[in-house]
Amino acid sequence: MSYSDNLIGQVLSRHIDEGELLPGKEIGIRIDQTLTQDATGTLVFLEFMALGEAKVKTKLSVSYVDHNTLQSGPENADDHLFLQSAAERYGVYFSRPGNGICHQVHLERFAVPGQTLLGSDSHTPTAGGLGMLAIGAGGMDVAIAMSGGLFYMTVPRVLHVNLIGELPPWVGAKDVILYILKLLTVKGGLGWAVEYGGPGVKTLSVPERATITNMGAELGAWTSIFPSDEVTRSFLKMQGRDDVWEPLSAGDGAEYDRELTVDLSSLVPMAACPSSPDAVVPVSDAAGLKVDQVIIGSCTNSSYRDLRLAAELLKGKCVHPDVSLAIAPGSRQVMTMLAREGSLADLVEAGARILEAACGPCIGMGQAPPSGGVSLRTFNRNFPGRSGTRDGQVYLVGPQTAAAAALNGRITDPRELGTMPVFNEPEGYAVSDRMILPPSHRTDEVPIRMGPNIKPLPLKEPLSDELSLEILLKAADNISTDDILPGGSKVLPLRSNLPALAEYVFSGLDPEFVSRAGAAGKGAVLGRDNYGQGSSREHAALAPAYLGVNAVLAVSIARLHRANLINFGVIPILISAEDYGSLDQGDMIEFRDVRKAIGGQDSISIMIPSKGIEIRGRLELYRREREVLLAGGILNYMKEKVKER
Ligand code: MIC
Ligand code: SF4
Repeated sequence: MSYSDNLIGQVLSRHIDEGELLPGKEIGIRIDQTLTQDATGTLVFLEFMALGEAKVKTKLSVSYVDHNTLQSGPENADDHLFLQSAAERYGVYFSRPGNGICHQVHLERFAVPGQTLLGSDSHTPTAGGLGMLAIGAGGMDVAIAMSGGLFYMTVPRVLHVNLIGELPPWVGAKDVILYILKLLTVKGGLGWAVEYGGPGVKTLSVPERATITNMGAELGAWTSIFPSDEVTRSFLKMQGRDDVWEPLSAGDGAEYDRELTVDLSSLVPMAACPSSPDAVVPVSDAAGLKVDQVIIGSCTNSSYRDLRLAAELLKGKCVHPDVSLAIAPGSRQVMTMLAREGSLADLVEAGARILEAACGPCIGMGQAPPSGGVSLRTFNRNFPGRSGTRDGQVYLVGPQTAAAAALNGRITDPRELGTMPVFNEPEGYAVSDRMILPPSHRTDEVPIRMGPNIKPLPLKEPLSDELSLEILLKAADNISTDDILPGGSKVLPLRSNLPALAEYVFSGLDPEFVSRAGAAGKGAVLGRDNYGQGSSREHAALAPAYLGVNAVLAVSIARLHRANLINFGVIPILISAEDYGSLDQGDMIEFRDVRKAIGGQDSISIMIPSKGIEIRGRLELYRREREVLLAGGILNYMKEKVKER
């Protein structure tokens, strides 16, 4: 199949520097922009510093503070100061706490059609709504891109989603992506990139497109992208940035690996039920269930349009007595506009609890639901425990469904609310970059402010030739990085302090894991399908590695987590579902001639002496990845490369 005429292929060919644009091949691409956020960013900057560059080499890099904004001790504030000083010193824009969620602000202020963006956050493809090729990656990969290095990826297969028709009243962009998640599931996008096209595209605004590309992350896809058209141009114009606009669309000869037609006019309001983003049903199927909490916000649904719609619905009414409604605007721009026009007053009057423009409850930073409580959220993930309440029942919905439940106290099909309010799009947005600090020109003079919570990065030894590992955990399908290393207000402040952070590995799933790993000294984790789905957090590879996890054996591994494992010297080994069945927690597994196998073989023998069996694990690794594993991780590998130069 030829990629040259499709959108993904066009942008990739403009940026390819190594390899060939053929499905399944590894390529190295140039990165124009990078994005980091505070929860992953402290590590990215430590890694960038370890690479020894004096200044970033991208066209633009932005450091956001949006995740760890709850300051219940000095740790987060210290991290913010570290990030601010590092940004100033290394030539990076710094979006201050309170300025908004990285993806929303990036869409508004920095995204450029046709360029590449690499972000240390899995929802970086949000910028695909504006025609940008935006990819989430582990922090180390972002640090390398900041220092001018290439980003290595597998050429994805391309799914073309042909949008036809127009959304009916009460149905929104969230319902489109939930519908696609229902069809394709959370593993459906593994190895794929999603390209939207068709006559329905022009009916969707840029923030709506961004809601759809945002949740492409939940499909497990590399990225999702929309064309750049007149709608894109007018969005950029309203942001005072139409000078960066360029048209971008698939050519007539575009070919795809798979086609999916979605008739927008046939869609209905949807909800993802507890506890997976693909457990999707029409809202009408869940209607009537009593609701304890509603939250509107997150990088998926916190644009001006989303919140204005909620305000229109709540205006002059009051939140149901049994419901707590919280609203977190996506950006200061959104909050300012709502405030100026009076919508914010409507929301406050209706009883909404207004939170700062940040990720907040989406990553468990406050607003945990009550025990066993039902929470309707306009977010993108409802993995078990992510809300902060292990038995919380989180449903993912669009803002109209959320507002309907806030008023009725029960899950309600918003179409029952009568005529959908009509409001005009603004003539322009409240543009101000006052809270974005440009990089300094006197870079050498800027001192880096390192708080006591920031601990140095550990280096691993090169890979040993014989490994004897205890299976420390046998896990089920779809283990998320939230399962491996939870978020939340207690754990997130420790992101820069690996020894303290490692105490929480698998804490929600198996509180004994850390002590078991400590007793064993080293070990392996066994997963089934789609192991490590979800976030880009490299801490979910680094912290287990710190506890002695040397290998992950699984039937399939999510691509972001797989890359992070390799970067931190943990071997990803693929096994069959049958072999998964024959292995148990507590088994000792032995590997011989490990370096030879990793160096060039496509499989490795795994012996289980206690059961008298031997199985074979697949090593699906590119040459560069093999070298990284042999070196004991990417930092060692990069250091060796520098010495060779
Ligand atoms: C998330 O939504 O899980 C996060 C928090 O934004 C993560 C990043 C992180 O763990 O810091 C992500 O999506 O990559
Ligand atoms: Fe923040 Fe939630 Fe978006 Fe992650 S998914 S970037 S935590 S708002």
